[in-house]
Amino acid sequence: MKSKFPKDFLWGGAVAANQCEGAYNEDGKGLSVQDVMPQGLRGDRTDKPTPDNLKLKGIDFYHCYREDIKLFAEMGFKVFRTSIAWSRIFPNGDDAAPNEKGLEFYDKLFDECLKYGIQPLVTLSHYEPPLALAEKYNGWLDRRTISFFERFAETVFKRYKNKVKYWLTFNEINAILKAPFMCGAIMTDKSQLTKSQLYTAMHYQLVASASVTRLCHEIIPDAKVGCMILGVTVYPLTPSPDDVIKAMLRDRETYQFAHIHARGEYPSYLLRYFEKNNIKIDITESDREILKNTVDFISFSYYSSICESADENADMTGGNLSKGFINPYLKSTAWGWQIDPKGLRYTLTKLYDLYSLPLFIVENGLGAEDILAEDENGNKTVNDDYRIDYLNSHLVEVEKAIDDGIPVIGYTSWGCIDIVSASTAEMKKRYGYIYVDRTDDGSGTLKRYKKKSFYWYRDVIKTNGETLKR
Ligand code: BGP
Repeated sequence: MKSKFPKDFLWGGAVAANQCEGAYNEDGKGLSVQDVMPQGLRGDRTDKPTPDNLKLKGIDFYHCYREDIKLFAEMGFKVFRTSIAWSRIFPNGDDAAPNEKGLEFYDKLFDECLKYGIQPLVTLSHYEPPLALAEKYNGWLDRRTISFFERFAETVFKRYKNKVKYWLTFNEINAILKAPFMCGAIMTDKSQLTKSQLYTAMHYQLVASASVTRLCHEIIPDAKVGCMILGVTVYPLTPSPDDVIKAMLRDRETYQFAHIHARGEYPSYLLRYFEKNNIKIDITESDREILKNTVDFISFSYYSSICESADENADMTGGNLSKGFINPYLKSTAWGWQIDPKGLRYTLTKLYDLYSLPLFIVENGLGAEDILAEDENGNKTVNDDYRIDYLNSHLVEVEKAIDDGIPVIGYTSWGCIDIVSASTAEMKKRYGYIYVDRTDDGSGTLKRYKKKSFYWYRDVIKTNGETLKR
């Protein structure tokens, strides 16, 4: 069947600096919150980096990026998404001047991408704010962090204006309400935060997101800036109207962030929620003006869907930073995330129906415990048919959305190379087309091995989707 993907579709893969680079204290980099989160969201943060923290070394992308990008080029990537580690550029977050060695690293990284015709897609903040901002200002609870973030953004926009034309502001900006330390560098324990504090921190990030969107348009007129939302796709567990209402209200927790970035103002239902719950956020007239700087596209992560129910006794399961009720029609991953390819088409359709902006899927993938084995020629590989099935089924649904007329500009599958997982800080939860020989006890040669999915994705990109199994 003729592929429906546009000829300029941006096929690629995605990682985040803190989950792959390692070199956590090299070349002047300051500590980020990730350097003191050895268990990810599973356990408490530590006072200082500890040897069990796999992210301190990651997959040593900081030193191996040339080899890795060459592999991405072999797959035919058109785009490669990564983040700039804020504390590599401003070690303490509030430094007056940037760290030149940090800037040099990303210059070389983007040059390596462009050498193969791969467009960098850069996330400014991907769960790795400088730890010093947490210690000195309590992170995004302090309005001054907006100006520190603007300084960081302006510095990298000016430095990479001729190399990077696609930018995302905050990774899964809605996640600050779920993980305030990881996303907002807020030291105060979530249980001690008032809703007014939490939503004020959210507000400051939203203002910062809009402010740097304006900055980017001024400094790099031909660049495109997107917001990035954690796509939580919610279904009612049953057709009971109570479940439908519950799902409708839960959906708003995601869509309110897209609304603010696409429409340039808070949706009335969120303002009403603040009013009804006596939530006071520090919003000024100037903030309202800044929020009007809307994005060029909406990007989001999609892994699974969840169900909402009014029946508290129904069975629960997990998802990307989101809990829901088990959908009896769906299978789950080993980490309990329910696999729902059609939910991706549903999400694309809903987002476009609501906001009429181009859409970019910047995370989608299957975390699994891959086993490295020898193939018939004695080469080491992983027969990850389960990952090929997952990705193929999701891409077929993306194609249906495109065929419905929805402008999907690209797809960067998550963890295009094995990296340290975010929520659980494990290597064993692998997403990549490329296996990295490192295990959860920190041992391994760091050698890279192409999985079966490497060749599958290479052919999908080469044929612009023709080889997808429909
Ligand atoms: C998203 C993050 C990514 C990535 C992904 C997979 O929330 O944006 O950084 O980690 O989740 O989650 P995990 O790594 O926990 O499996």
